[in-house]
Amino acid sequence: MSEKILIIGACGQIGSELTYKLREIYGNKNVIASDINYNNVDLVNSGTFEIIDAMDYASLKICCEKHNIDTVYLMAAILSATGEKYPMKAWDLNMQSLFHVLNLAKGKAIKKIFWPSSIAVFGPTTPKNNTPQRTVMEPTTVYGITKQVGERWCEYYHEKYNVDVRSIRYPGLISWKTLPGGGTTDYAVEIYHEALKKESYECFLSEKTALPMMYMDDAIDATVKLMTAKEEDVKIRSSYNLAGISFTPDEIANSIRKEIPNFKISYQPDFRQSIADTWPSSIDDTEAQQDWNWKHKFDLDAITKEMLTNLKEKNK
Ligand code: AKB
Repeated sequence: MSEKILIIGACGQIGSELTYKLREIYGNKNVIASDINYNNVDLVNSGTFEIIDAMDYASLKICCEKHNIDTVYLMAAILSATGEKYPMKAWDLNMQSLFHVLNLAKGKAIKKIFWPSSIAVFGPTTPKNNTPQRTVMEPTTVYGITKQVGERWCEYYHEKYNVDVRSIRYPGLISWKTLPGGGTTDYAVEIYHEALKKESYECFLSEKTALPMMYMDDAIDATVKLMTAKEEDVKIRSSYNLAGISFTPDEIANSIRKEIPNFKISYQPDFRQSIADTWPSSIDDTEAQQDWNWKHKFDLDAITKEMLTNLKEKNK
């Protein structure tokens, strides 16, 4: 029998693409999508969909029992920028939802969990370049704190209760199907939309702010690789560093100019600059490469081509 999967937060930027990919792999009927509302009509109409509040343990449990779920992908979260506006809401959602799925696995209601962490676990005292897997972690955002604490709990549940939980520290993710919401790296998606609409973009980060980034296809590929790896090969049960590429707003603008020569960028840094300033510029992901054969495919110019071509087609 094929694995039965529940995706919580399926309408979001990563959740939606993960749902489509997992349905391709495991078959439509084996992948249940869920979210707190019907926000993403295409996704909702693409297969079985359940309304679930990730903070409601009872409805999560009922849904897992009803569909005989083996594996949960918990993609619901409040990201870095929104988290600074609503700190307690971010703490409550990000932590409660994680405890709920960890406890479902501890009680044997499900067998396996994917939970995303982030480069936001790092902070101003972390080495900025080629940030190692194990290093100083003093995050300054609520989102970063929830991810760092969450990582500790994942490892704890694995050690104490043998819960098969797997995680990746995602960098900023670039995709054209669904918009991101409430993150510090969101500019790297918005810029492509605005480039096509107006041939110009006002960036909320400064010209030389380098951040780790990745094309969504690579991120989904990494997620599937980690989740299908043999249990004994998954040696890190907090969360794996994952590197794609790193670039500044200035460099992405230059890449866009290769396709749209008149594209102009201006800079108006806001509160998100002080978040970005505490994050790494680049990541060392040697352990993901060694443990489950990870390697990214898309460089900046390839991402630019994909984004502009697909968005143009979508907007027709
Ligand atoms: C954010 O900017 O908050 C997220 C992240 C890097 O986790 N995209």
